[in-house]
Amino acid sequence: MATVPTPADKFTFGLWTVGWQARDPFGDATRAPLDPVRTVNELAKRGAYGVTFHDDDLIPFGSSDADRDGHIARFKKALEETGMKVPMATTNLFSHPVFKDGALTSNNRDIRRYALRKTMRNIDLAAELGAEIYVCWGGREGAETDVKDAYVSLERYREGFNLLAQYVIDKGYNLKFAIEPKPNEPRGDILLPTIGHALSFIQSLDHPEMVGVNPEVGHEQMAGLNFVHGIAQALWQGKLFHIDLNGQHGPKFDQDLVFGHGDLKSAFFLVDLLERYEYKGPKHFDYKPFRTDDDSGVWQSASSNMETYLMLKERAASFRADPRVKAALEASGLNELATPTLAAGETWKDLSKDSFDVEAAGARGYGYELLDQLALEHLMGFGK
Ligand SMILES: [Mn+2]
Repeated sequence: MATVPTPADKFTFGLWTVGWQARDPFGDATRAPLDPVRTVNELAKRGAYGVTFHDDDLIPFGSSDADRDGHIARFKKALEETGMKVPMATTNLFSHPVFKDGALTSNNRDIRRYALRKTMRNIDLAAELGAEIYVCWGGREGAETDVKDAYVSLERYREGFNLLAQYVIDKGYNLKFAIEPKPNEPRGDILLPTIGHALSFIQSLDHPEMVGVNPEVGHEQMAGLNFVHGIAQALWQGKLFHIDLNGQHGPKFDQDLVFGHGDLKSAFFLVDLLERYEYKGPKHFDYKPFRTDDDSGVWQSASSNMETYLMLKERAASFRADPRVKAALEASGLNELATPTLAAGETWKDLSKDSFDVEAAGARGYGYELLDQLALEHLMGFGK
């Protein structure tokens, strides 16, 4: 069946997702800690391709060097036994109180230097485990008040990325960075709040070719933005280095639902886009299993993410193959959008030669009502 995940689908999970103990701002943990080795085994059984981690997910903060080596050795053994990969890693620069006013943009210079050392140390481990993407989510890089100088914060943020890129170059690692935008939470406002802000920031770096984005469904939707459009732009600019799939119901707190369990229609068009433009990176789930659920619910939710993606992939292919859709696309003129506005050899001077009936062109319909309903039919399983 098309909805049975296999490693070829390149589905990956953060250790912190299934491992979330369901602490929230108002309540304590409802689940026991999850051993990363068990996570690797359980996800491998369900057809995942790999796992990802923050340094502190794998090696508890403050571990001695000997303990650190032990945690890494056990994890590596589980990877070898299952064939699971680590395509991405990231740094926790948000949990410890030392980062409460930011890491790379902390006022305190010693904290910034410590954050860079913490990141470089985990970059070494990421490279050792074969990761090719290093995600940077600056959850504490922000403010609750605009008295914190965002202009100079961006200077320090850029300095941090430039230093880390130089580190990767000097070490000879095959590693690129992916910035994960988020508008707010945990800070009142976070720097680089959207895909667009991040794409623009990247152009200011010393090595823009080494830095792309890791957009998350819910993060853009928290800001009321269209995730499909954001991903289209990241793909079009060659900057979609990684993606965080999950679900969200519009602008509110970061819900981190299972992929597709928020705005399902947006998820349908997202999968359609990723498949049509052949996104090759990992399909990474960054979500939280419901706080109400026990261990069995955790693994149910892991499978739900992967199966939902595959069901949407099948539904999107069915939509694109439907002769009614093909005819409606032709009638809408959407296929003509792929034709350049000027023909080969033409310049602006050639535009004056056009004869054009502006009234007739203004009167035509584009047939999107039909196309949108056909999409819904296929999404709901009624399409042929
Ligand atoms: Mn999130």
